Amino acid sequence: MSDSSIVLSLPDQPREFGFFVDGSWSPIESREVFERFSPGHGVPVTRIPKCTDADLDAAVNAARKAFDDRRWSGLSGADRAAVLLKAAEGVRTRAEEIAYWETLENGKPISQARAEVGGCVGMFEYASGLARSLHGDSFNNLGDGMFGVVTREPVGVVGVITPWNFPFLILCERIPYILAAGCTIVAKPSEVTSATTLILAEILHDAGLPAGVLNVVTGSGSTIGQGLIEHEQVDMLSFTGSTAVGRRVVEASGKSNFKKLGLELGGKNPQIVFADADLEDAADGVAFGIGFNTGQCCVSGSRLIVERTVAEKFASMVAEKFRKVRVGDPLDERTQVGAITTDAQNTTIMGYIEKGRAEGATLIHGGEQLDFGHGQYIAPTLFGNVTSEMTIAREEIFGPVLTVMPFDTLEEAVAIANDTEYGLAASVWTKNIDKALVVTRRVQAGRFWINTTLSGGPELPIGGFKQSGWGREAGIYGVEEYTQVKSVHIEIGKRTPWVA
Ligand code: TXE
Repeated sequence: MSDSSIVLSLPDQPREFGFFVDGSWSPIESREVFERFSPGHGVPVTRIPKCTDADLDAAVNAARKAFDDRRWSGLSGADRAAVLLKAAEGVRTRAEEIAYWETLENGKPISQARAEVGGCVGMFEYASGLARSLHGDSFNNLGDGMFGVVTREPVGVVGVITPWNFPFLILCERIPYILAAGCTIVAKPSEVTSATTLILAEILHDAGLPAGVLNVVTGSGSTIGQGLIEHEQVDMLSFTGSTAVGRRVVEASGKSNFKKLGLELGGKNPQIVFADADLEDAADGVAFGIGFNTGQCCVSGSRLIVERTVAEKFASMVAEKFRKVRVGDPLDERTQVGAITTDAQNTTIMGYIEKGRAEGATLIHGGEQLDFGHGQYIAPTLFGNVTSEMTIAREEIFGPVLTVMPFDTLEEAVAIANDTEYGLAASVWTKNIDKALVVTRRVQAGRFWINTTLSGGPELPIGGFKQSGWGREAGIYGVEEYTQVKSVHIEIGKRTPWVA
């Protein structure tokens, strides 16, 4: 990109948002607020209301009523698709605004935020087609006296709890599909990145979504989040976040109404590089896989597992990419790696770097905070001499920290890759098709990349094996998650009497 790239300016004052229940905005005035400071600049950018338990109840009741009176589920798929297509257009029209607030609250580079919002347009367009094509099944093989039909029905009121790392993208990997299925929604974004969820509520309202079908409440996880997961009137809960809170969600479901759950939790994702790979391409992909979104990404490739014969050379190639990558002001269009989103996450990442050193790993690159005179930044970091027992090899760091472990055989590479409680994603780099396919089959992960990493789109499902979660989002699988099937037995002619 040229030096004439634009650095956008900060807002003069924080933007205030209300929250959205039953088709109306509730102003911030009478409520306590969260003031969000931009992690890239340290200045206040948004003010978001702290909803109360009564607000949450009102939102769930609105979603309940909207579901039960069939104002959305009773529409034809074509009518639901029309709203979703209008929403796609609304996201396209307001893309720059969404990207700007996403960058300010999250700290991600503006160019990346724009690309993510562009991808979200596709989510709405694709889900609109699914609203029309969703269907059940029929059984014409039950004998002359019986016909069987399986219908798909929306699950009901869905709670959607999202994290701060991809506030808009993660939301749009869920909302269009949930709406396509005919469900109604209460969304609770992360308390540090609520703005773009509220903008989406406005877009859907303008697109003609009936009142009560999407409600957004803002507040902390321990109050509003906990209230939502325990709520008796919520039929399903889609949670994306930490494994620790994921456990609470499972407990809350069991203690309340056994609501159905979709969980997308942590990852400790392997990048397996064979000596026969295009090493230049692989080094770039591996650097991207951990540098993208400052590694605050559930599918980050955080464990580099590389064939021993090229391990040293490959590690220096990755370090060279880290040296060149542009870290800095998220509002600068040239920036590739932005700020760390929260103070707590910054402390966590620096703690892991310290632990890596203390446990005997060798720091090859990075390891320090970068000082730009504003905000919080961490240099992309590479550790060598890592063993599988080290904390940095086992726990999700959720930062730009990559560990290198060598392997000698394919079996060993697979064993190291699977030596984790997680199973969210994995990548393999090789020019040998047999190796690529054997590794793809044996490594336990819900998303797999061959000679690429972190690609995605509305068609392919997202979700994890093992402790990375339950269920799938996106694609036809994503819509089906938000339905339940009913089997219908239809007698043809006369039943054989029970009592003669
Ligand atoms: O996540 P939380 P945090 C991981 C990552 C990170 C760690 C902590 O390792 O370092 O989690 O991040 C809501 N009931 N991931 O603390 O707390 C909360 O308000 C209901 C991985 O931010 O799990 C927010 O909306 N909801 C992950 C959402 O849960 C609750 C993405 C996520 O917050 C709640 C983010 C409760 N008791 C973090 N407590 C990924 N896999 O993408 C919190 N929340």
